[in-house]
Amino acid sequence: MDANWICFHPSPSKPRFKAPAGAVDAHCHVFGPEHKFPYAPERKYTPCDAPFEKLFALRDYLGFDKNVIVQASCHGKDNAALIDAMAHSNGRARGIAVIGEEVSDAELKAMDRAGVRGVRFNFVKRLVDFTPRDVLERIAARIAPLNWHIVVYFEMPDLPELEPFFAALPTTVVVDHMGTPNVRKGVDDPENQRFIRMLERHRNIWSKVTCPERMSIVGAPYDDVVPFGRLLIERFPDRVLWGTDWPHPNMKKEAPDDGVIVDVIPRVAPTAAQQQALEHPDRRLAPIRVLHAGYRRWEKIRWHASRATTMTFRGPSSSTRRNRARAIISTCSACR
Ligand code: 0GY
Repeated sequence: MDANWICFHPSPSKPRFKAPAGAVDAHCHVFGPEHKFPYAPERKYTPCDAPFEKLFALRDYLGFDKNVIVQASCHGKDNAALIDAMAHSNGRARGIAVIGEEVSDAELKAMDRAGVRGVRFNFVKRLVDFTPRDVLERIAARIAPLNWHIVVYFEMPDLPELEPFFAALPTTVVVDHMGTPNVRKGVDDPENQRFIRMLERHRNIWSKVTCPERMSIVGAPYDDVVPFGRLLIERFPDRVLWGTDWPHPNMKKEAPDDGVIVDVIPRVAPTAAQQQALEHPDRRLAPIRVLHAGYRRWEKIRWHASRATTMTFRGPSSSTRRNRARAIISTCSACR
């Protein structure tokens, strides 16, 4: 681990906010453990290990039901730790991978079977080396038929250059961390307003309302970031997602308290309707809906009946699940 690395909070507080049944932490990572899943040679940082056991214990402690685990740059294009975490999740985690165009169709299918539902394109210069756009376009074309989506991570000043590329992507596009606005400039700043206009123009673009700890100038409980999340949830209630960002890589001052981060939810989504609004009929995105049972809906529509027999679920009996899966698969054009 890097000498000045700040590891995750050892004993987060219990949040006051009670997440609805089925709530999903739609942005979190697993790191290592390094002896089993070495970090990538091209990485820009070496974190402390943050294995799936810790992540799933935190999920339960915070009152969430499921996770969407996002491949972080320290593991490069080796998604083994991510896939191992999903395999140990008892069906309660899905993944966003990072891939290169050398990946084979068979590997993509295996990833899909393992629970991968999207790829991440990372444009943050301090985290990754440049990948040519035509490579990303070819990857996008490969994953679109799998009904995956694309998660994009960038810094707000780079949006003007990136927006045409995002708009032309053939899948749903999910922006990490509200586009990382400069909170000091305020929600009305032209930079942030450009981001809002992009979501107005392109209905395939969603935003994660995540990472107050990363953007805040004043620190916990992140009053200065709340208006940014609230604006997005008010304007685009059917295209927002929430996540912890555990284990919070590259924090500069202190390890954030995940309980405090959860308690930001009712401040950015003050009404029950907003908290529940995250259920959306777009079944392609249902897997990563937050704070609602969207994940269950996704399981129903994405699961082949044959697969349902091999997985362990909580909830209805396996025959009920199989019948539901069959019924929904037969009417869902987005399903395979
Ligand atoms: C985050 C934050 C960061 C890192 C990564 O892929 C990554 O390495 O995601 C960061 O340092 O900003 O959680 O997205």
